[in-house]
Parts: sequence; structure tokens; C-alpha cells
Amino acid sequence: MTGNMEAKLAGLRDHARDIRRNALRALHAAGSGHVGGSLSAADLLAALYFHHLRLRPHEPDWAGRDRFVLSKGHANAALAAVLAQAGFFSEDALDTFYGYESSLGMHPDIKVPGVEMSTGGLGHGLSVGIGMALGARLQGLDFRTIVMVGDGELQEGSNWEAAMSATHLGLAGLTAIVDYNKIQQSGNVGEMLDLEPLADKWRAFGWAVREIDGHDMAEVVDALDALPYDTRRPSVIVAHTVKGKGLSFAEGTYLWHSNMVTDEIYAKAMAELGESA
Ligand SMILES: Cc1ncc(C[n+]2csc(CCOP(=O)(O)OP(=O)(O)O)c2C)c(N)n1
Repeated sequence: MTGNMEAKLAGLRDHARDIRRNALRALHAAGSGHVGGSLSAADLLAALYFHHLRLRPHEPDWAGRDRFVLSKGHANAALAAVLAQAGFFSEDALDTFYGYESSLGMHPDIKVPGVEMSTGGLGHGLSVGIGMALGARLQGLDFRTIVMVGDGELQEGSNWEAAMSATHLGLAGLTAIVDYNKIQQSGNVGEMLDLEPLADKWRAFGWAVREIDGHDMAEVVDALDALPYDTRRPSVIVAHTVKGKGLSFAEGTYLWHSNMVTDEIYAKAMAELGESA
């Protein structure tokens, strides 16, 4: 690997750490919220927003922008963090997260600059992403559409209807990223309603598949750089992740899907996540 690439990856890892810190800052302001799924997605979001997506934070409605949909909308603390860090709005807004008069709620709201779809009710993002990718084709635009889904979310049948349709429509401009942290709201995905063999399921639905470690920044960047994996059908990145990644007390347990973020927890989290850049 070249020195340039090493520096690039180190920078992205710094952004990911800041996403984790800022997500916790937002959830601390709220008093509680979705810690686990925000932290599992942080490395993927850092690579998307600071490496892959073509965006203009000061012109959020630019027609040529890539579209990113956080279908697992309960992880909005991480989305709000990365949007603030990318310059869509001030990081100070994170201190109002979930406040009565704040534009930042527990789930993404399309009125917020940089948010492409109001999400939170699981199972809708992929279908809307299909509409966006189809829109690009019909308008002759070359923007890409990326939808992040949760693994628990994939238990909803609507995702598989969308998966069939995207292949039928030959939407090479559409990519799904599965944040495959193996834990849903109240237990392990494998015990509650197993998705395995997940990569083969996507293949069977006609998608071009890559499986990666969603916390290995080199693998994440490589997987994004290689898109689309086929010019005639949609792509999916099955990203193996750890729920609660980065906090010793939150990793790998459904108890931190959503929980209180007290002053004490916040102090502990900041100590574990280290200094911000
Ligand atoms: C349609 C719908 N049903 C239930 C919920 C409540 N809910 C919020 S998060 C969640 C679990 C999601 O699990 P997963 O997709 O694995 O998310 P992650 O682990 O990435 O946080 C549930 C059931 C919801 N938001 N929408």
C-alpha cells in the first residue's frame, strides 16, 4: 500500500472515531437512544461521506449528488454526526438532538440538509432507493444510490420484493449495504429469525455481492471503489460488523441497541473513544 493510501485510511479512521464521539454526544443530549446500531455503522459512514459519495454540502439539493438512504433510520445519531462533520450543518446542532424544537429527531427527517429520505419505519429504504436509481436512469443523470439496511430490518419481506424488482429493472446504479452486526432489538438475529446464508440469498435474487469486514477501513474503501460489481444489475455489500463497536460495555449485546446515555456513561464513552482530531 502506498504512503498516500495509508494516510487516506488513517484520516477515514479519524472521521469514524469522530462519528462515534458525535453520535454519543447527540444521544447524551437526548438522554437515551440507539447506541449499538449507530456505532456499528460508523466506519461505513466515514468511508461513504469522506471518500465515496459525490456531494456538495453547501448545495445539498444539487441534482447530480449521489443519494444515500439510511433505511435503518434509528441510527440517525450517526447520520446526523457525519452530516455535521461533512458540513451540511453545524456540529452544535448535535447538542439539540431529539429536543422539542430541534430539526434533529431520533430518526432522519428529509427537511434536514443532506437527508434524502425520512426513515424509521423499517423496510422502506430499498424500495425508495429503487425509485431514485430509476429516476437517475430516466433523467440521464449519473448519480449513484446507496441504501444502508440493518440485518434485523432484512427480516421484513418488503426488502426482498425490492431486491427482486431492482434486479428485474437492471439497476446497476443501486447499491445496498447491509450493516450485518448479527443483533437486532431484543436478541441475536440468528436465534430470532436467521438470515443465513445471507450472501447466497442476495445472489439468488440476482445481486452482485461482496462480503467485507465493515470495520476494516481498507476493505470498506476497496469495496466502495470497486462499485458497481456488474454493469447490468445491482450490487450489495454485506458488511460484517459489531453492534456497539468501539465501546467495551456496548459491543455485541442487544442491551445497547437502545439505552440511556447518562452523564456517567457519556464520560466513560468519551474516555474509551479517545481524543477527537
Ligand atoms: C416497521 C418497524 N418495526 C419495528 C421497528 C422498531 N425497531 C427499531 S430498531 C429495530 C431493530 C432493528 O434491527 P437491525 O435492523 O438489526 O438494526 P441495528 O442492529 O443495525 O441497529 C426495531 C425492531 C421499526 N422501527 N420499524
